[in-house]
Amino acid sequence: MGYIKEKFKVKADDLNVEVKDLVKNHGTKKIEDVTVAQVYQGMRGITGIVTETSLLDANEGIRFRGYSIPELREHLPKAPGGAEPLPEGLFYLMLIGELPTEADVQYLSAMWGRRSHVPNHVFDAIEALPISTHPMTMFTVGIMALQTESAFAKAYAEGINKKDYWSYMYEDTMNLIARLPRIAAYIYRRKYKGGQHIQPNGMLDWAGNFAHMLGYSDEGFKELMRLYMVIHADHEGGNVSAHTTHLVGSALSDAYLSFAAGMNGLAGPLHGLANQEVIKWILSMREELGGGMPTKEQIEAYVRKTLSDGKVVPGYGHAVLRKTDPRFTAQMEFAKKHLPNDELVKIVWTVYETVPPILQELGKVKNPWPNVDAHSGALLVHYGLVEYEFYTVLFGVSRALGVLASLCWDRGLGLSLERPKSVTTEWMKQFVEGK
Ligand code: FCX
Repeated sequence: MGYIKEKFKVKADDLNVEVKDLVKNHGTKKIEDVTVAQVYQGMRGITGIVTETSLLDANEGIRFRGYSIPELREHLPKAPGGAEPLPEGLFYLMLIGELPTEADVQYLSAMWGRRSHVPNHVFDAIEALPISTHPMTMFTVGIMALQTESAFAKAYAEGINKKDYWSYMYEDTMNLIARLPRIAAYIYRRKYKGGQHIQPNGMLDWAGNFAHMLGYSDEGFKELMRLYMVIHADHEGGNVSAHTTHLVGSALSDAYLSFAAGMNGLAGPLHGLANQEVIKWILSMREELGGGMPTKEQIEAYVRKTLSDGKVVPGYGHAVLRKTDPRFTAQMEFAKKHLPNDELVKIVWTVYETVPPILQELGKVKNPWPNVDAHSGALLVHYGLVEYEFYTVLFGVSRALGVLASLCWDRGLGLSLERPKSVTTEWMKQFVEGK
């Protein structure tokens, strides 16, 4: 057994004892009341899931095992000559709960490199889809085709002890994370680069190699991918992709089935697809205005038109956050350092000055500030990755780190099948009438 796996087992066993004690001694303690509005309005604010990997504060933003994004950028190991954190380090932190050493990160890079082989039938399944298929659909099809490789599914079919579920989940997690960049890059090169695929470079880190397989050799793009893969990885457990992965996983579906389900949620425009919607929205605004840099007044008029057409302003608002998303700020800092004069980036920044007061005026938008998706597209376009329908796939590769580390914890803690109670509106009417 590898030392990270052993370490995880020790941590999970320890926490298991604590959780059993919590449930035994405080199991009947009430966390909060649930209102009728919460039941109808997406269960906002109801504490109902345990996710160990990260915790979201409405004002401060995400913390991964207690570390904010600026702290991760400072403390996590970097690639040689690089300044951005390596996603391997974040994965280690989420899984083990401690900051990794350089050696831990190198161990993970090498392990994922060794496990990255994708069987041909996965590419065949992707090839069977029309080229016009959305990249996110190709992505989930690729993940589903890879399910043939699930160590858990095989072991379960043969019959295993409950106590060993975590071990197979760990193996599936490591294999799936190792293989996702290859699948994603394959989809990109198939759809946009005439099927000219690029073989992996075993000398590179996970995100650097992903950039390489996508066809981008610029060191700046590799750094962007490292940052991108870190900031999109996890956002506690209630968001659609994390919650879906956890929910499907609770039926003992393996990592492939669970993650593919989560990715179908990420593909929704109110969630991960918003990153493509943002750049689409900015590009159509620029086109409508005849190109060039729009003024604040022109942006304001375009925002108002978007709203009066009954559409949302993509990249703004959040179900939990109530301040500018630190993931937006991290990308803004990256842009200030690497591409301060980029026109699209400047538009993103002017949109940032313009949109919040207009959304505030509406009086109903709980958070008028930008989220992670408001900035990412402009950075990608700068380096030449202009095919915005692909952006959510990048988000998906990153999201695997958080949701799969969480699935390992779900199995490590032996969490139950998720099965909340639902009611009908008839039931609700009788309830409010006190019947
Ligand atoms: N533009 C216009 N209207 C907005 C808005 C926006 N950006 N954000 C919220 N609103 C509206 C809602 O549509 C809702 O209107 P309604 O009462 O007429 O239905 C009202 O304001 C209250 O919504 P609110 O409680 O503030 O927000 P929710 O928790 O319901 O929804 C999302 C949160 C993120 C879905 C919402 O703000 C939105 O649609 N934003 C645009 C899409 C987006 O950027 N999604 C990415 C989010 C995230 F970062 C991710 O998961 O990737």
